[in-house]
Amino acid sequence: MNRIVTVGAAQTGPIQRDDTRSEVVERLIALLRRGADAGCDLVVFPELALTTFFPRWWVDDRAEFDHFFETEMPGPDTQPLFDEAARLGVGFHLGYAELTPDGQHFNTAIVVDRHGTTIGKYRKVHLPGHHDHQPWREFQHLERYYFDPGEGFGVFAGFGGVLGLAICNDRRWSETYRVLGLQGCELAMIGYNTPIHYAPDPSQDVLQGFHNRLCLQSGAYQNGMWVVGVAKAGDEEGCDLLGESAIFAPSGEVAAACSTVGDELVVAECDLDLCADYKDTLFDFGYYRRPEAYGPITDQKGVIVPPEVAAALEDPGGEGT
Ligand code: CDT
Repeated sequence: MNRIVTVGAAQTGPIQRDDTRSEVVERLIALLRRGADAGCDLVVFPELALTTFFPRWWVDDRAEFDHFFETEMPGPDTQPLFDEAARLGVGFHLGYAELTPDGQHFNTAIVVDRHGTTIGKYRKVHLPGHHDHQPWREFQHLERYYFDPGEGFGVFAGFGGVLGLAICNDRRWSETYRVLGLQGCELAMIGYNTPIHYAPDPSQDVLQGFHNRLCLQSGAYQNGMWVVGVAKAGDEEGCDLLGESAIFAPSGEVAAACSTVGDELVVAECDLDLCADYKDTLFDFGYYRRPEAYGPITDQKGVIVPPEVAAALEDPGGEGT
């Protein structure tokens, strides 16, 4: 019997700064109910799904923004989501800002089973943007100021398969999927908030949708896993966020895709057994990978052009010119 997990990608439209947690949770519950009606086993919400994307603003005292963080999960405002999930028998994925008892701040995602029990937790590894105030930008991207980095990519047992979590910018790094793939991940959930305007190089603005799909799709194919990418979309406090939430099959094909920038649910029946079509053939890691040739992937961080290559390029009339 095939292992089918019916997954809902529950994109949300924008969340404004003054929207309360209870208002947002009500929206998430409405999407969860739509998921239940559509036969979903699991509904996937975006990154930082409970608040506006607050790293777009600078405050001198970071603690002023601690109200955007959750100190407990579930807490009083989020308990109704857990209760409704358990009542409906539907699991969910949720991204939120986490403040730990010892004062650490993380960009976090959890996966909750159909009984309302948290079965997996992940803290974002790749923190994009900058750590300092850059007033020349239309808006800031201060994840490196507000968050501490997470430590690694784990996988979890749930819904009959191996589940993996990553968050937004993680999806642009092939290492993310491969580390999950090396742990047998069959279904990766990735929430995102992606401003369409990229201040350091605005020529990329028109390519945001293409780059989003390129990364999610190739991550799915090259690791033989389902990938569920879910956005918080639309005009949030004057910042236009990419939508284009979608579910990708282990073949890399699109199984379901959102077409709006509002609260929207799309559903796909994800057959986890399809992963083996890729994991056991072209991407049979145990048979084909050559880790002995991949040293620089873990030994070095930035680019090092080998000195002999650099020298050849500097030598007028030499081999490199
Ligand atoms: N949330 C998040 O990680 N967004 C980033 C924006 C990159 S530009 C600073 C992303 O990769 O989509």
